[in-house]
Amino acid sequence: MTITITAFAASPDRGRGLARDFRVRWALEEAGLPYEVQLLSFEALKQPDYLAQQPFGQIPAYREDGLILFESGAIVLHIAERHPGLLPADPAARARAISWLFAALNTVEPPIVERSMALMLEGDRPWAAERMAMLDANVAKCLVQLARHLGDAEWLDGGFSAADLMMVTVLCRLGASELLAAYPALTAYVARGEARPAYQRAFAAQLAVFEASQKAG
Ligand SMILES: N[C@@H](CCC(=O)N[C@@H](CS)C(=O)NCC(=O)O)C(=O)O
Repeated sequence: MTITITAFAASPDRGRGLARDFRVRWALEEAGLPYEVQLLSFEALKQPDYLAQQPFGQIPAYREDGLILFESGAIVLHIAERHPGLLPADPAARARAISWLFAALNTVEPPIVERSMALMLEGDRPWAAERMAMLDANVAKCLVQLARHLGDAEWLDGGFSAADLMMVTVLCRLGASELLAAYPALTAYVARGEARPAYQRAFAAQLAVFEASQKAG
C-alpha cells in the first residue's frame, strides 16, 4: 500500500503544526504507516487536476493506491478505522470516540478558526475589540464544557484515540492564548498529546518541509 498526502510547499503556519496535513501526518505516525508527501503551491491547489482530488482546492488530499480522499476528518477516520491504536475495539466506545472526533471538527474548531481569522485580518477595524469579545466568549463556551467533560481524565473517553488527536490539533490553534491557559486541565491535555512520539515525528516532518522552503527561498 502506498499512501501519499498533499501539503503546502511553503506553509503559512511556518511549520508550527497548524496546517491540516499535520493531523493526517500524526494519524499515520500513530498507525505506523509510511507515507509520501506531494508538496503544492497555492496556485497548484486551484488547478483542475488537483481539484479532481480535493474539490475545494485545499490541503490535505490523501491517495492510497486507487482511493482518493479529502477532508482531514474523513482521512483520519479512514486511517483509524483500518489500523489499530486510534479507535477502541468496543462498538459503543468506538461510536463515542467518533462523536468526539466530530465534536472537535464541528463544534470546537469553527469558533477557534473564526477567532484566529479575526485576529489576523480584522484587528485594525474600529469594531475589532467588540467583535473579539464576542469571539472569545464563543470559544470559552466550548472550552468550559470540554474542561468539564475531561475533568482529571487523561483523554476524552478512555484511552487515547483519533478523537484526542483531532481535539489536540484543534486546541493547538489557540497557541499560547490566555483563553486556553484559563483551563489548566486543557493545557495539560494538549501537552500530553504533543508529548506523544508520533506527534513529535509528524511535527518534525512538517517543520522540515517549511525549513527547506525557506532555504530554497
Ligand atoms: N475542512 C478541510 C479544510 C482544509 C483547509 O482549510 N486547508 C487549508 C490549509 S489548513 C488550505 O488548503 N487553504 C488554502 C486555500 O483554501 O486556498 C479539512 O479539514 O481538510
